[in-house]
Amino acid sequence: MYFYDANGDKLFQDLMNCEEYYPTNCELEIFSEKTADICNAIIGSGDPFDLIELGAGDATKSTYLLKYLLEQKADFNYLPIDISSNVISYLNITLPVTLPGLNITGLNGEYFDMLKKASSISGRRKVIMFLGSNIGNMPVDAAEQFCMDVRNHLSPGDMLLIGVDLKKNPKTVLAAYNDKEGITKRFNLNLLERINRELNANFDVNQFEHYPTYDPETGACKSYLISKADQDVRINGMETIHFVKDEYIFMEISQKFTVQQIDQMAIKASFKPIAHFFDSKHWFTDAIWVAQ
Ligand code: AVJ
Repeated sequence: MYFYDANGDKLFQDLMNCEEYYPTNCELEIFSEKTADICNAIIGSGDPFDLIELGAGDATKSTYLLKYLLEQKADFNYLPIDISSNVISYLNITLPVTLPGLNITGLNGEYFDMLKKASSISGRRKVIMFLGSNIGNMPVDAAEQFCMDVRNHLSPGDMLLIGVDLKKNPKTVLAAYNDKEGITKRFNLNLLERINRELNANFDVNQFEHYPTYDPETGACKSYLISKADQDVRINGMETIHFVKDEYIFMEISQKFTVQQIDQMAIKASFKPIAHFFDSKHWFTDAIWVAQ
């Protein structure tokens, strides 16, 4: 979560527009091309529901669904959850204008705190959205635990719509985390700059090199920063940190999955996987799980 300060948000926006970073475009294609099928799966037999989005951002993808659900006169409330208060006030103000008739209650805070709050506001059926392959930013064990934690906040029949980046040609994956323009590199270095700004530290970002990796066997796509030299870094109030030349800092994991692994993760967390919606290249899936 520390990647996403104002600079990090901007860099991630730029990344989504760059040629090599495919996940956002794939998921946008799914949401724009399969809108009716996704919505019909969500609407099910038609009882009213709360559509709760974990980490809504600017809600570009969800807007496709919201628009269609409104046209179908589905009885639902939209509850976007985000850690950024800017995001929540933006959504609360703009969405009712772009989507007249939308019932929206933005919730600013951490996922599970806000999920509890959402339950206390209404006792309706829940449909949770967790998009963008954000699940991939957790190592597999933690991802499985996260799915179990989500399930524990739900009742049988509630749903999860989860976006997951799939294993594919390793070169395609690696290129997405090693773009030619160097946006991913700056995205990673921004974390050091942020520590400098906010924790009064003195990282020399020119002395660290972006090192992205992808292991096709495990599906783990990990980014590191490699120290270019023996160097000392001071962070306010902490003892000096020494980096030897070639020492690494592990920055981020973006785990890739097979469809079978996703289905297994669902079952392990007491969900039943009922549908997959793919982009035309089969690079990404939005899966629907029903809580058992
Ligand atoms: C927004 C978390 C899905 O892991 O692909 C992009 C973040 N990091 N490039 C991802 C990210 C480096 C992104 N997620």
